[in-house]
Amino acid sequence: MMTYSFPELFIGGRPTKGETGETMPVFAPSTGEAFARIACGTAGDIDRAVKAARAAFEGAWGRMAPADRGRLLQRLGRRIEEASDELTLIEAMDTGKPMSQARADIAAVARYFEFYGAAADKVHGEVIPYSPSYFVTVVKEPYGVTGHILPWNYPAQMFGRSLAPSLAAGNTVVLKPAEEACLSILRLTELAAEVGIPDGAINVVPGRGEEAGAALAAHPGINFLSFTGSPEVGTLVQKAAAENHIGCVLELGGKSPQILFSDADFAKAMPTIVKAIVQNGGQTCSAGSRVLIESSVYDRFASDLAEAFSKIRVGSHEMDLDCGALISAGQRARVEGFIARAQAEGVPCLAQGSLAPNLPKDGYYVVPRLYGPVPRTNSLARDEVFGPVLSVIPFDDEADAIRLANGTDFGLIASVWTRDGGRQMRVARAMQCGQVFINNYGAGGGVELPFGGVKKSGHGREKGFAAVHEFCTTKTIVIDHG
Ligand code: TXE
Repeated sequence: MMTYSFPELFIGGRPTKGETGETMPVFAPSTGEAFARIACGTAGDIDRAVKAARAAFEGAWGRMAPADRGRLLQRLGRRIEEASDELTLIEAMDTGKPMSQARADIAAVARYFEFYGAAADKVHGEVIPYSPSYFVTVVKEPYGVTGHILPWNYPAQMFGRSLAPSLAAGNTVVLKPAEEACLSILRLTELAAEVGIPDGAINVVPGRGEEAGAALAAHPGINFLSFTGSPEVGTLVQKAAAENHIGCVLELGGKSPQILFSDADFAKAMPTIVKAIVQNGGQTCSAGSRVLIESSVYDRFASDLAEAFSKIRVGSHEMDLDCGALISAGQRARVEGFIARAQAEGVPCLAQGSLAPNLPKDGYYVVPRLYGPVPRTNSLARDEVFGPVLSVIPFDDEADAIRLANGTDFGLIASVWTRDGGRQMRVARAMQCGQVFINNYGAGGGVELPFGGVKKSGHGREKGFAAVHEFCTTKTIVIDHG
């Protein structure tokens, strides 16, 4: 197996030794082997990174015309496309996801830089008609230095989703990626320097969450925070933001429902439902992990779904099957815990996928499972599993479906499958979440579409133009012209 070494941090435009020089191993989920080493940054390293970002904000990046900033971000997007083969392989080895899914992720990160590069010179303010003797204008300004703490499930995509809108708004950034998978991020940071993004605009400090992550969240030099990860750590990040009186955007996962009414187009829904849970092994914040089915068609649909589900195949990233390994031994143990509890509680298992023969014995593989009918109070109906486990739950009528869909602590995305136009809109409006899809799910990821949650799924919006505004502060200027 190929081995990689990124023993350095990326501060002020160049690879830099961490203050302790400590490194950590990175394990390939497909084999369980340590195949790379990354630096383990400290609070002191975070401090240096924040200072470098501040200097770039007050210097080259902050002073650059928005159109020039945008051009550089778009150049990075094109460079990512050119390096797609290399980045795809790194991402697939590092996360265990099938090659074709990793390739789609790299296309998405290129698209983020294309989209936000084009947005950089369109962050317009407004003029407010206030009174005849005043001229009032509202301008959008960057915060300054933004801090980003990212997870391991989509490292490359998150680099684009989180950093590109902030950079487009004119901020400089400090990023603490996840310890489990961040090699693509380190390579993307090198590419950013290569295309001429000024020194210090992007700083990356890999390290442990409780040290480097906590230091970044609490650093007084950070003006806004962006966090994607677990609700528990999201709460800590929001507390740290409150201590420094700054804002934050939090994306904390979900338990997203797909609601199927009896008049749904089952043939169209079926592959979409399966994909929404097997993609990235279910380790997706917006995984469609609950399927709610109208009682009158429950038996028919559940048995069709079981048949489709039993065809899911799990393999190494190189085999490029439906599902890869999970990210770590810890994540596999967490998912297996859900499965063991469901079995002990007698939740019926409707179908299982299968593992390819002769998989490396130390890889982090889990057999996908379909459960139903899952009792509404069962953990599988309420908690985020973050693995290839799908729960099917029957409902009585529209009101019951809405109650059930909104009945978890989360609220990220939802889908409604029905041909009834009135019902499509009524249910969409009743959903407590940030995105609703009618007769589709996820719409291919859509960089243009504002995304984020309510309740325990977090707050603030990423993606779309909304994300650029998320990374700006608003200033009102009032001129008395007499
Ligand atoms: O997340 P953590 P974990 C959910 C999913 C998963 C569970 C646990 O259900 O099973 O969370 O995953 C950094 N201060 N999601 O443990 O710990 C950490 O280093 C500051 C949903 O991996 O939240 C990493 O960079 N930062 C999700 C990032 O936080 C800290 C994606 C996320 O790690 C920190 C991932 C601290 N005290 C997990 N402790 C989604 N929304 O997509 C850790 N970190």
